Amino acid sequence: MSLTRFSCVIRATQKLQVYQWAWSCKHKADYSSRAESFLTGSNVNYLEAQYLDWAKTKGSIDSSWDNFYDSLSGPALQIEDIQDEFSPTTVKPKSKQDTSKDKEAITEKIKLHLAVQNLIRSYQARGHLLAKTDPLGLSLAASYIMKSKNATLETKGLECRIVSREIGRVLCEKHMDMVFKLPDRTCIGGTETELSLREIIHRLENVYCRSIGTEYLHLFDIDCINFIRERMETPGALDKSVEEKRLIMRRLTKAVFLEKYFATKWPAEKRFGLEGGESMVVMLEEIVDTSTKLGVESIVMAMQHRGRLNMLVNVCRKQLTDIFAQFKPMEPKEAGSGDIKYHLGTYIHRFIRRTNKYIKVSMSANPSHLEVVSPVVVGKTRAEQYWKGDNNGDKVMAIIMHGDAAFSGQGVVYETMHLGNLPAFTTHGSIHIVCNNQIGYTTDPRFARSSPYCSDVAKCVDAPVFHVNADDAEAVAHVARVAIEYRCKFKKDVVLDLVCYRRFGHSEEDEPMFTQPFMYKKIKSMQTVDKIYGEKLKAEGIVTDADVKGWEKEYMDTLNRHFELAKKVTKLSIMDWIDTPWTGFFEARDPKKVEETGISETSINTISRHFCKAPEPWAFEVHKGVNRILANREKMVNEGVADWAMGEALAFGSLLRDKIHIRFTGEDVERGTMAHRHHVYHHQGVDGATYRVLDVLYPDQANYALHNSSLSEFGILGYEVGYSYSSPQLLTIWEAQYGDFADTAQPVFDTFICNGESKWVCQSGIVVQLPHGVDGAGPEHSSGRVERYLQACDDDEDNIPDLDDKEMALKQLRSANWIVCNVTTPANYFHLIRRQIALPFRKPVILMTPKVGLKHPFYRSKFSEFLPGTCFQRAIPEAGPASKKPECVKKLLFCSGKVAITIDELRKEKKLEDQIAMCRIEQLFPFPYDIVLQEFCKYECAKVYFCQEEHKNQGPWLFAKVRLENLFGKKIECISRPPSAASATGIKWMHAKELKELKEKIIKI
Ligand SMILES: Cc1ncc(C[n+]2csc(CCOP(=O)(O)OP(=O)(O)O)c2C)c(N)n1
Ligand SMILES: [Mg+2]
Repeated sequence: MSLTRFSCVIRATQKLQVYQWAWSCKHKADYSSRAESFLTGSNVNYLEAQYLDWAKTKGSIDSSWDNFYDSLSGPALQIEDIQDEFSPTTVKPKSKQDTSKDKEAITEKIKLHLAVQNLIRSYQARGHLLAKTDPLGLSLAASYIMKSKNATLETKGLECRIVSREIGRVLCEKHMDMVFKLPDRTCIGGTETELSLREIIHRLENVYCRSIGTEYLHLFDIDCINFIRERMETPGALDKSVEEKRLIMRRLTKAVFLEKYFATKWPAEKRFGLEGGESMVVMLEEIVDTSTKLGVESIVMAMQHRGRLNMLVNVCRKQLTDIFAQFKPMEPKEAGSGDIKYHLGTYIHRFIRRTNKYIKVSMSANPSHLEVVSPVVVGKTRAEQYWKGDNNGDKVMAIIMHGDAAFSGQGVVYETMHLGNLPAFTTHGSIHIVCNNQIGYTTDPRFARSSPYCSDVAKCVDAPVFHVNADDAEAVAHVARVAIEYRCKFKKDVVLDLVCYRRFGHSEEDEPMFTQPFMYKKIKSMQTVDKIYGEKLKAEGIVTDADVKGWEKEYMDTLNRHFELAKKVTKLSIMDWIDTPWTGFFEARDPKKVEETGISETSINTISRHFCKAPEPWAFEVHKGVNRILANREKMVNEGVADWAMGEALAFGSLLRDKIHIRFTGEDVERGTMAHRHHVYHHQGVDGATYRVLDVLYPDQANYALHNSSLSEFGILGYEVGYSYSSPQLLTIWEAQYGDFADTAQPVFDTFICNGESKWVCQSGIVVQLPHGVDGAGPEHSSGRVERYLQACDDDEDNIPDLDDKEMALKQLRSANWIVCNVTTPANYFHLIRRQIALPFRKPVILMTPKVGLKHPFYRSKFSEFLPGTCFQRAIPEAGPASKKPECVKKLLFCSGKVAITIDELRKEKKLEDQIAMCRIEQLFPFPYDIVLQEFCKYECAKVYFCQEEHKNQGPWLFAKVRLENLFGKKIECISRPPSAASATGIKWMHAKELKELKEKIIKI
């Protein structure tokens, strides 16, 4: 590369910087970040190459560069022009008569300074590969790369080259004492602007290759990069004051001694001890402390089993007595199944002495299914932010703790983290902490993931990762502080990978030597982290032996005191472990009263008229198809009739009027998968402009948070369940695109929705809508799999409730684990939705919703069915001709859902309306025994069947069969499709054949 050409490029670079500066001033953008991205080594090369092309043939590159390069062809360049921030200080301006030898020397020095620049950048980008983050010293990220190349990590040179190609190639021993000016992109110099190469490497290794491995150059935002760089590289960044060091020591003492105490008192009891990772307490405490300084008022936490008891005690400040009491068998005070001690949640308002501030810290209850709690806790956090009016995440923040194997293995981790930047789901940054003990039960990382780090999912969500050696307590505290500062400044996710080890087996009864003999031989030789840190502080003269012994004794005394107190606890109270209390709600409600669900004529008019009125055409251009839909709606309104969408709008509109916040999400819910809902219109002439119909219904209405979600069931449903826990004054709805796809969120149903109340006494009023129907759409667009939800109902089919009890229906609901419905009228949908809020408690509803029925004339209700005095019908008895002469009825069909349309159409067509009676069971669970029995008794001469469109081994049949037979005391038959492995056929011919056969069975008298 000739000097003149290079100079031109440099000059071009500098000019462009000026242009960029001018541009950024104009556009109020951040200049520093733009300049940095431009001035990378590769850009310089690129510019030079481009300049050569341009010089050779004009027009060979984009003409927009012409002016720019033209402007460079001015007077001959002075040597000063090539001096920039990277030039070695040894470069001195020379006269024009420089010899070619001089030029060569200068070129060589430029080459060196570029190499130094690259070296610095390489350490920033790849230094973590050599970081000594493993306390056992057994693994190094670099070895992962070496192994994949079939090479060994033998020489120091080779090691370094993993980080930087310059070492040993361009830069070698002879350059080590040469002094280089430091580029802007590093802070290792502090106040110094130049350092020797030896010192540069030394400082870079200290920052990037010791106890902390920092991954951050993948971040999109240069400001984020600069922030981390400054916090990590500035000399003395890791230094702690004497006070801080002593605090860390005390925290370590507590963490270590608590585990020891558990182990002594209950050696065989499962608790998934934190031994080997105790500095996690230091990490969490630092985050909590610093967060209060930064304005955080509430931290919503979730974590897996490992070290949970220690976190509860030392971070959440759960009373030790409560924890110790959990170790003995005790009768519970409340009904329900309860849960094991390392699943329970809690909350507390903590006073932080370091900042003189209060903070609410809550730990969410969670199931054994690893990571299922992650989306739940994020949803909870968002809800708490909503209730606090914390639109920026300044006051409420989530911390989620993970195990290394689970974090890299469970897909729901991504399903949670990818929500981070979605406007309707963001919580403005969560802190993720991985308790990376380098093992998952008995499985080594090398068989558990395909990347060097367990945290690599963070890279696809633009989160920095700090890997830290858990045995370096100060490094742990440092990254914790950087992480919380980063989160609070940028409102983005950040990951802390606490690399530790598991001192004992997976649980207290496991023998790790069976499977990890080598690792555990090493572990046996390891000192506990309090000892390591204690020795360090003693050597520094910061603590004395007496200090340490004093703290140990003080904590042991506390432990012993609470141990004695725990002996006096005789009853277990699950209520003591609630993580989100609904203060005052239950006390304020009459437990025997369900509020009115009907609404006044005025409300019906206001909402229905609004719902069919388009915005003014001069202000907002809606799609013609929407106008047609609105015209149809208006026609129905004029006739006093509601379809499904109108029933829904009436329910939502009236709740919003009553100040009930509604959150409704799912894939494509704004329009509705079947284009029936249309709650959001899109301006046909202005990109991105929308009109949200129900947002502007009443001037002082509650917030309607209707949002299309990402294509995730597991993550979103979990999130919404978390949201629903936040308050009883809230209606949370999640709608699957088709009911079939809800099975990808199965763990959320199985571990939260169906038994959350039983395990953790926490209620949720979430409504899960599952559009479905066997319409010939194939095996995966047909079934809501109602049988699965029915099978999970906590009901005894042999236990028929007291049918004379007027409160039977409410008592049934109160004791149910959830409600399963398949409603067939818009009015019933309306009442069911409103009943969610009218009940004096909250229950999840699994609601099978229609596809065909959304627009079918059978699914219509008169406005009179929405008025005060009307209510949800658990079953809809026959009301047609058959009901007038029950003695003539030959067939009584109990059914549920859309098959009612088929039955009704058929009997009309075959003139059998007076011979076939139909009773629609709208609430399958709790089962409406009373109404069903009345219908059974009414049609004495009729043969009784249960009819469903699903295959015989699926649908509600088996659930209904036992209950009907127990109630009637006789066998009943099923009319359905034959048994099948798939939930529907994909072959049109087969579908038609099945339907024909089903119909024949229905009308056969
Ligand atoms: C979804 C799920 N699959 C499997 C298990 C069984 N299991 C419990 S702990 C564990 C290992 C977890 O390893 P890691 O995430 O590294 O946490 P650690 O126990 O090492 O702290 C496994 C497989 C589970 N609880 N949940
Ligand atoms: Mg692990």
